[in-house]
Amino acid sequence: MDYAATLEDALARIAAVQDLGALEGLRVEFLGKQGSISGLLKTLGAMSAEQRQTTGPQIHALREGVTAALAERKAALESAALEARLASETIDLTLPAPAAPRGSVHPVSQVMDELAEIFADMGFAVATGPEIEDDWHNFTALNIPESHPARAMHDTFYFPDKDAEGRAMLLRTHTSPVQIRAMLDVVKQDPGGAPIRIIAPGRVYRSDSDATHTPMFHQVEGLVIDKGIHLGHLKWTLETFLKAFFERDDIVLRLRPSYFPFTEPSVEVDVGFAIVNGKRVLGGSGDAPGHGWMELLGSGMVNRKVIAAGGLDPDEWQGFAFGAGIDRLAMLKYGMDDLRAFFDGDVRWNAHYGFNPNDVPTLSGGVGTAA
Ligand code: 2U9
Repeated sequence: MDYAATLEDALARIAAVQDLGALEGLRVEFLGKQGSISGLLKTLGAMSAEQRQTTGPQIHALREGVTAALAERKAALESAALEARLASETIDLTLPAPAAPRGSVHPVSQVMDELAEIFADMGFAVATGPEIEDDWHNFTALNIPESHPARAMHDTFYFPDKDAEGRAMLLRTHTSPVQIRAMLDVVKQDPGGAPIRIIAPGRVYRSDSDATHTPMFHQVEGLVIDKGIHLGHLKWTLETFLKAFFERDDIVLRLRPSYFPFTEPSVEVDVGFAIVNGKRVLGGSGDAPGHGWMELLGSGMVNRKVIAAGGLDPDEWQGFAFGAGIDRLAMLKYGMDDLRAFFDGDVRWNAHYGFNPNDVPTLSGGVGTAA
């Protein structure tokens, strides 16, 4: 048998192949289990020692020559395929940009970014958590037991099934469960507890719908846990926040005693406003002639039972918490008067009230530079 001619013929066929599929076909034809060269290798066993000594190297040379040619052709075809793909998938970067920015940042997102910026400056981190909650994290841990009227007052959306632990599942009615989870996480990391400073902004749900209520709305809550925390810290924090948010130094607060199950004592926070050109403008004492008070926030010292539910010792750790409606804060700051339009998705409303995505809120630039 003329092995040199066989090799030459195989190399010519390999060189002529134009696609990877056909090349694989040739590999099987030559080197596969039933392949022609594999067949030749099998004949070595039946040869005499002398015959094998002369024929063996020739068959091995044939196999190596074909193997090398297959590999080389494969690499060449693959690189040609890559080149072709790169050529067909180029993007023309010289295409003109749209005449005007197409999207805008929703006022709710804008206010959330402003809150994060303002509170970050006071050492608060942003915490988030699930919108589908269980009744322990949403109610029980917050000192709202099963029979508590507040459960009914929250107009809760319940799911039909319970979770694996037998707890009722619901859409969170406030972002408070985020803070419960934050306390439990801190205790998991450090059983003795550690200071916490977080804000929890996000969507909450209540079965309520009219001109001033939507079934989904946005809340921001804040939580500070440390040693020796008192109402003075709460008042300073809220005052500093409101001055930065409304970008006025003359914001005046009035704390009124109130009741929430999760805080004791509880205080509602009013902000003084004046009537300017028939509109309420925040600033100055609400007791001055022509002025008034507007309720803006709920807050208080975290109830001992809630600190304990979070796994911390209430004799050692104290804290304050507050909550506010983000949609309402946005309306007050940016002058929208209908809450329902927030969630209609009307592009004209979004374009009018939305913010330029390039205008990221910063303290140095004024947190809420209008669009
Ligand atoms: C933990 C402990 C305490 C959060 C608080 C309020 C008072 C409050 C309302 C404002 C307007 C809800 O959007 S709103 O209807 N919120 O008045 N929220 S104190 O207290 C907490 C939260 C979590 C662990």
